[in-house]
Amino acid sequence: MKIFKEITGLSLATLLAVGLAACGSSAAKENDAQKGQTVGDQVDYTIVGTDPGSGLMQATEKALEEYDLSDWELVSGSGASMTAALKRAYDKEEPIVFTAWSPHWKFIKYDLKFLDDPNLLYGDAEEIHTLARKGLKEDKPEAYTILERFHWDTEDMGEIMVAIEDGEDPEMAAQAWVDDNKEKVAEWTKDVPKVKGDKIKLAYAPWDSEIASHYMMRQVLEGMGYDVTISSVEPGPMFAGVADGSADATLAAWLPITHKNYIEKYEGDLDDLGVNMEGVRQGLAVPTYMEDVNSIEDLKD
Ligand code: PBE
Repeated sequence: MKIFKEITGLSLATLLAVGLAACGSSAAKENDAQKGQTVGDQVDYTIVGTDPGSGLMQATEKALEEYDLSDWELVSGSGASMTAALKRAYDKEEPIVFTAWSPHWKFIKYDLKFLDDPNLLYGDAEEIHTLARKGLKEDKPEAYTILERFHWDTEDMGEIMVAIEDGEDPEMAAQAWVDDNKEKVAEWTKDVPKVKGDKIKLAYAPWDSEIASHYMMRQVLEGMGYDVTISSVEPGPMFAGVADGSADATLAAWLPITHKNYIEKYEGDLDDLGVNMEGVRQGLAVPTYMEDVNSIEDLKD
């Protein structure tokens, strides 16, 4: 045992060179083998992905091409399956490469790092925009004004996300944030007259970040007298719904890169009400205990 403690700092190649690799327990051998392995070997050339319609998956397909990672496979799933895989790996300190975005509770709960993206395939300064259907401004000027003014920051969204992840009911978590942030909400609703039960529908894709924002806005608009429906849909129908008027608005457009394809398709058929959050980011990530992996280019080794 002792000898293996002493040699764990050596690479597999070194072990082979000094002729020690053939002896010892299998666990120790596995450890040593892992050290000599490429990151691809360690994770079976698999990137744990999220939902297939997300911009993050589209960007990752492109990244695999542009960074020459054709031997890697991007496995789709959902936000929930991705965080479940992350939890399993993280608890055992096992290697994992996954698609990630921020703000997200995973960056608050775990020590994770985005991999550098020198070719900027995941964009640089991404923002989240609010979109509304054509005609909302005339039909529901009160809601339009609030949606147009709506702006918060990554910590705000993070608070609601962490509360929900910790088991709080989303509606309660959203209301708690609204109660704790009356001044911020008052900036959005200042001088806006209340309405009497007018219906309004927001569409969102069920990403943890967007669950937080849409539950929050539902509480705010209900407080202003609206009868609010928030409807969880796939990303494609989310944009299509605002463009064809079956949804009134969404707070979930990540631009300029993440949802480029969607926005180009529907530009002209909807109103962009501007940025509701700056400083958002998406890309590939790993736990920080994967010390030698810091850039997407390191996946090539
Ligand atoms: N996401 C979360 C979305 C936007 C918000 C990064 C998974 C996407 O990639 O489309």
